[in-house]
Amino acid sequence: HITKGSVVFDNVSFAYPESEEDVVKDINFQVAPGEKLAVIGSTGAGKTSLFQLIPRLYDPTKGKVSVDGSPLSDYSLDELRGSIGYVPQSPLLFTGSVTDNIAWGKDQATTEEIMQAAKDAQIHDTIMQLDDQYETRVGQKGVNLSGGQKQRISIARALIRKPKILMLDDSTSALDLATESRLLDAIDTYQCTMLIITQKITTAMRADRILLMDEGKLLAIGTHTELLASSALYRKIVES
Ligand code: M5T
Ligand code: MG
Repeated sequence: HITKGSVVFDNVSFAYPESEEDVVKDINFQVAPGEKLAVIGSTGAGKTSLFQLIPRLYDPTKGKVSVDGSPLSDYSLDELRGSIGYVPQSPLLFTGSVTDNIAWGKDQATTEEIMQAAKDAQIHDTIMQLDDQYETRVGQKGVNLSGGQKQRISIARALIRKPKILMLDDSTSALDLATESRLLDAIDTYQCTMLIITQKITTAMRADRILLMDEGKLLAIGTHTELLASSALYRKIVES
């Protein structure tokens, strides 16, 4: 079982099934239980592709990803999806109530659990302003929510499972700084490992370490101070 939330990439390369070209190239790094790692890099650098290998949306074409010391293939998909909260870059809501969308995959979630997850995801106040509040229908045949609101419902959906590993793919891009800060403070109380893709250096700096990707490669990994000293590309990003 996944109880600690460590992640190890061992010489991992990946190409999409229909393609010859590696979009993740020979990547090695380790994330300790409870550590927060930010992933940054320009568009197309391979950040989303790297993330997708952890909940096994795809398997590497080379190398090995391990969680808590065991290769991912040792775990059932149910176990992986239950312990890893993966919030995709473009989250999907299905047609149903807000409650259904947050509790999805966690049968028997209580009202309290649903509301706590929504509060932590900083979406509770917005939900309370909808016509039918938590019973409002959303998704394709429901009210239209903004991209940022969908992202936060999707974060609540991940948080309600109390994941050991939380993965946010640019999920805070639509939030103002104060709201994002409250969200990250709330996530701190979950004591999970967090991997967060972000374009914002201020968000990256809240993590313990930062992984910089470029053209599928890991260019640098370390603290903000370490990367300032070691990486010209990182300095360029900070200055821009
Ligand atoms: C890296 C290609 C993409 C790019 C490379 C998700 C996805 C990506 N790609 C596919 O062929 N199929 C896919 O389903 O892979 O793309 P990425 O991993 O999406 O990069 P990113 O997340 O760093 O970029 P962005 O824009 O989200 O910051 O060649 O075409
Ligand atoms: Mg992406």
